[in-house]
This record gives sequence, C-alpha cells and structure tokens, in this order.
Amino acid sequence: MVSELFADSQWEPVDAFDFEDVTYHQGTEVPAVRIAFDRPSVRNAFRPETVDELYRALDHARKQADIGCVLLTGNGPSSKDGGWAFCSGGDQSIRGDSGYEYEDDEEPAADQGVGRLHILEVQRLIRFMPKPVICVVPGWAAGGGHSLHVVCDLTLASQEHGMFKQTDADVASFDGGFGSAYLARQVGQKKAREIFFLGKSYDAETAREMGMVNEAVPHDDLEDVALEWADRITRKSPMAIRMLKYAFNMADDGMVGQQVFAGEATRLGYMTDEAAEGRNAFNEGREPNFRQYPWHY
Ligand code: S0N
Repeated sequence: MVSELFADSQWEPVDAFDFEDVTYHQGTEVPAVRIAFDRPSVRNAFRPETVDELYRALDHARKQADIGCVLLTGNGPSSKDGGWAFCSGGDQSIRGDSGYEYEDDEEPAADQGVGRLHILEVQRLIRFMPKPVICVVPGWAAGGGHSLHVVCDLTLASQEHGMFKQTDADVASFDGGFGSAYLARQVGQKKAREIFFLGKSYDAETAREMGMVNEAVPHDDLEDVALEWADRITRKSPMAIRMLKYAFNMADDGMVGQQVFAGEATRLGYMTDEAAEGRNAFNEGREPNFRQYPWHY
C-alpha cells in the first residue's frame, strides 16, 4: 500500500525511477503527477537522498508536456503510532556540523566533508516550474516541510490531521527565503513573525483563516479533492496558467521573476508572423520587411 489515502485506480507508477524515499505516480485519467514523501515513521522528514529524489521527480514532471499539475504530498500513516505528516523538514538524526549528511557512502557528495543544504533547490524548482504545484497536507507540515507548503502554488489540508508548525528556531535552523518572506506575503508580517518566533501549532482550519491554506477538507476526501483540483486546472489553457503563475511570482522575485516571465513572453513572441519574418530575413540575407505589421494599440 502506497498510502491509506492513495486511490489505486487513479495512478500508475512512473517506471523511469527506482526511488527509496519518495513515491512518484502519474494520473491514469488526469494529466497530473503525485509525488509523495515516503518516510512516515519519521513524519516524512527528508535526508539528502530524499531531496535528490524529490528534485529528480519534480524535474521530470516539469519536462513532461502532457502533465499540467503536480500534487506534492506525504504517505502515511506511520505504522509506529498512526501519525500523519506531509513533511517534518530536515531529518535531525543525520544532521552534521555543516549540513545534512548522506547515509549512502557511495554517494559522491558523501565524502566531501560538508553536509548538503539543497532543499532550497527544490523550492526554486517548485517556484519556477511552469505548472501549478498543489501541496496536499494529510498531517504535519513542520520546519522545512512548512516552507515547502509555503512555496507551493496552492495548499489543501486534511481537516482532522493537517497541522502547521514552524520549528526552525527550535533546532537552530532558519529559512530566510521563501519560507519566511513569502509566508509574510500570505499571512502578513505579524503573523509570519508569530509563526517563526513562537513556533505555535496551527490546525488546518486556522491556517486557512490565516491565508496560508486554500481549503481544509475531510481527511478521507483529501486526495480526491486534490485530484479534482488538478483536473480543473488541467482543463484550462496551459499558456494562460503558465503566464499567470509567473505573473504572480514576478513582483516578489525581482529581476529573476522578470526574466522568467519575459522568457515566456519571448516564446509567445516567437510564434508570431513578425518573428518569423525577422528570422527568415536573416537566413535569406535580406532586410526584414517589418512595415507590413501593424503598430497595435
Ligand atoms: C513534526 C512534529 C511536530 C510531530 O510531532 P509528533 O506528532 O508528536 O511526532 P513525534 O513523536 O515528534 O515524531 C514521530 C517520530 O518521527 C521522528 N521525527 C519527526 N520529525 C523528525 C525530523 N525532522 N527528523 C528526524 N526525526 C523526526 C521523531 O523523532 C519520532 O521518532 P521516534 O518514533 O523514533 O521517537 C515533531 O516531530 C517535530 O517537531 N519534528 C521536528 C521538526 C523539525 O524541527 N524539523 C527540522 C527543521 N529544519 C529544517 O527542516 C531545515 C532542513 C534543511 O535545512 C535541510 C535538510 C536536509 C537536506 C537539505 C536541507 C536544506 O535546507 O537544504
């Protein structure tokens, strides 16, 4: 069993990968993927190997032209105590003096003497991939897991078990990027500081009222609703959704946000007759005839 909430008939495994710490499935009817942390006994805490696998799955999903939405979730419950989690952040048991250490000795980075801190690369991939990522929270979203939910485009949470807590300052860790600054955009400065400075726990309904969760739904319906959302999204114009995601990002992402949005605008520009004229004229060694195109207003 992948997870108690997993709907077998809706998903098939993506065969290209043989992951240990995450599961990766593609929708049988909906053009979406489901990527899930699969370490329920430690509340789906991630180690460097988990982060590598997560990155590879997300990057694969990013490149699939027939996939329009990503569901990011956590498998469960824990067989130890029945607890549910989306993700509890970095696995503290393998945290070394300069980052998180690989347990697999054959991993090239294992003998470099410094730990890894690359969950931020995953955050950037979620932020910049041209399709919505929905964080599906069946239990705890804590520490680096909380930051991952913050950076996702939408968050859907279990009414009964969805819990949110920023533990970074308890373990002398701090996400000074999206996990805090973008959180403040969602819930406001005072609330964001409360979340980090007090480290209180918030249930799904409270998190929704605060503005960092889109909806809280009954636990047993969680993945069905997530799939319904993916179905709705993937019936819309891919171009419009992509441009909207980058437009929402742009104000907070500075020149990188502008660059990402402008790259997509350039792609659209390339599809015009005007752009074809520029390319053809160069290749044919003639002056382009741009006078045939209107100056739209
Ligand atoms: C999530 C919490 C609130 C759940 O509490 P609950 O339900 O009472 O469960 P517990 O009994 O506490 O936990 C059940 C079992 O799971 C283990 N466990 C839970 N979380 C972790 C964890 N993060 N690491 C290791 N083990 C964990 C418990 O030990 C327990 O095990 P047993 O049954 O054997 O006793 C609560 O569990 C909690 O507060 N967890 C810790 C949350 C936390 O502080 N997370 C770290 C915060 N910092 C980060 O995430 C930074 C990450 C990071 O920098 C990074 C990491 C790896 C790679 C790259 C990076 C990077 O940033 O680039």
